[in-house]
Amino acid sequence: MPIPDSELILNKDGSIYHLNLLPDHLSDTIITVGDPERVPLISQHFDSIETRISKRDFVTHVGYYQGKRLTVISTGMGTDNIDILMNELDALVNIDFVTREPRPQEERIQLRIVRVGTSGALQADIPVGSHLVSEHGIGLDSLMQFYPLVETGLEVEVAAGIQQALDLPYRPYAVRGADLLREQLGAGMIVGNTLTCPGFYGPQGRVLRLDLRLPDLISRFQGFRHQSAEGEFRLTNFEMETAGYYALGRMLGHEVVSLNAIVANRATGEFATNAEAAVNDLIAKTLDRI
Ligand code: R1P
Ligand code: URA
Repeated sequence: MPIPDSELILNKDGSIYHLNLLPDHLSDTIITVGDPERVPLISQHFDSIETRISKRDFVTHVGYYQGKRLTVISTGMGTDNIDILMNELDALVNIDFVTREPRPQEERIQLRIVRVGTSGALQADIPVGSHLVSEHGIGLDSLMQFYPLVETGLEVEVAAGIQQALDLPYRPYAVRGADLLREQLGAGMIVGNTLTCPGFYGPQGRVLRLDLRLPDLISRFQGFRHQSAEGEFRLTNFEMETAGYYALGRMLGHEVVSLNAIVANRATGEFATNAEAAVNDLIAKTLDRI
């Protein structure tokens, strides 16, 4: 059955609804960033840029870096945008836009998606200016209330433990990212477990003028531990997309890794004076390893 016009929405030029891209535009390795202004920071290192397209938060440059075709896309902030990004990227490679049918299993393409983002550390021993690769993403957002994500025993235990620690009315979700991509892109970085929050202030325990439901939210996150045969699990950092990427990557069959430049530390109260340099260094490492 062809996917109806209302579900797979194509623009007049045949491009996908929000990303505004045609299947030919995409490379199989994609760097994603939150901030649209970070896209040219990356593509300025390309030998050549063949395509520049933008719509809403999604700014895309496609080009060649040392002979390798790469796509850089900005996503804006939050897992609601990651839902759009991942479904539309997957549609571009795994749905035939003419027949509107998913491609057969043997023709499916696996994308490699590398998030290059900023993040706040939760633990005092993770310094501002450092780089952290996410082993797990733990989603406090509601995205996985709508998909049948299959989690491992450890993932379910961790997520249930966090639900209890925060006295939440729903169970968060926990997903381990792609091991090979993490080892390749994250070599030498701090390996952490990243808490993906549905906001920057209250959900990350920041107080400006509004009180929190749980005034000790940060210390509950910091003190959370889960013991298993694999060792001790602790939460290391906060941001707003990683768990959505890891969950949708698992379900759609794409490899995803989340790389984080640590710009704030919530235990010490610091914000990095060298945040830009930390992001630029992370971009250089990513391009070198990709
Ligand atoms: C908040 O300032 C934003 O920064 C982080 C968070 O995930 C959120 O999107 O990532 P980016 O720097 O990639 O946007
Ligand atoms: N991005 C976040 O979401 N949180 C931080 O503390 C820093 C960057």
